[in-house]
Amino acid sequence: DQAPTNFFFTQPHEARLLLHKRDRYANKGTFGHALLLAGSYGKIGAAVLASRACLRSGVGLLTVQIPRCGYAILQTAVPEAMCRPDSHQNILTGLLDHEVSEQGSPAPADYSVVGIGPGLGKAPETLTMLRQLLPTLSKPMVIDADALNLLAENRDLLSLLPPNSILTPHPKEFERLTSQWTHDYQKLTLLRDFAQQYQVVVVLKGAHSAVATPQGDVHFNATGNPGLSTGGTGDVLTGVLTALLAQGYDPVEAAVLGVYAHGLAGDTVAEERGPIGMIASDLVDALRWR
Ligand code: NPW
Ligand code: AMP
Ligand code: MG
Repeated sequence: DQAPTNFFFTQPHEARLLLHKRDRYANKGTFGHALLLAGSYGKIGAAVLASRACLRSGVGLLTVQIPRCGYAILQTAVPEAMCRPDSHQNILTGLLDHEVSEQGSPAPADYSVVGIGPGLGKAPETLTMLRQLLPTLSKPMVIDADALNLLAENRDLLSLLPPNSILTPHPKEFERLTSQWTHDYQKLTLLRDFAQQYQVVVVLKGAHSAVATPQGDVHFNATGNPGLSTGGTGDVLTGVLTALLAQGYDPVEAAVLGVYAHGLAGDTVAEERGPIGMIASDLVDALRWR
């Protein structure tokens, strides 16, 4: 017997109440150090977008592990971020490889949070990296895009997810993780059951993104508009959520607040220029935390 699902609808004043106030005497160490694992040849843009969104969402420090082909791109496009170049030219393969550890880089578990997925690709070596990484982590992480696709194709990894991690599938990614549905009620049931079974927070993205909690609740979001239906907007959300976890937000509150703020940024851009022609970078610039 399951406890009944509670449904919530995020209201603007509720979202604002979730915002943490900044201590007058804070320093960058107060707001966490995030590690983003993103990008592959041809999809370094996804890493750039996630990184910029992470910084615009208040992270104290950001390190991005990137394939070598993305090193100059990332350092130029996002000078605020530190960079761990992977040993591989085109894909992410290793966190424990020599060149990285010789620089004295911390282990992934030593960061406040790990966010993984945007533009990652699904190469076998990247899967090996994910397989090695997951058992080393215990803090909630953010998992998106190709990292979700790797989980869907290697389901044994699902049981290795740190509890209360945030997964951010769009409907196709969620279908890969679960199964096809024929109507919305079935989709909602799959969503609630998945979050409870794996004890994770699942953001099922779309026109009304739904945040399912490990407790079996579902929070619906109403911000956002069809202008967001363009490449890279999901990668921006990954950066936002990674930053909120780095700052110590509770994972459910991070998901509810992050999804709300991401959609609101889209609405701000649409008010100014209409929804058509919005690009993911506009969204990063329109993020507001007040
Ligand atoms: P359709 O066409 O409707 O049948 P994929 P991806 C569906 C990176 N990116 N409601 C839709 O299916 C990502 O981070 C890099 C319903 C669509 O065709 C990933 O790593 C960029 N259906 C990688 O690329 C910018 C929906 O899913 C299909 C839906 C692949 O990610 C782009 C696509 O899903 C991108 O972010 C919705 N709301 N949304 C960069 N600049 O570097 C999606 N679908 O095959 O998983 O491909 O999402 O593009
Ligand atoms: P992704 O498919 O991973 O790039 O993510 C797309 C992002 O845009 C998600 O945050 C979606 O919720 C959002 N999005 C896409 N289409 C719409 C829409 N029609 N209305 C509101 N948000 C949308
Ligand atoms: Mg995506």
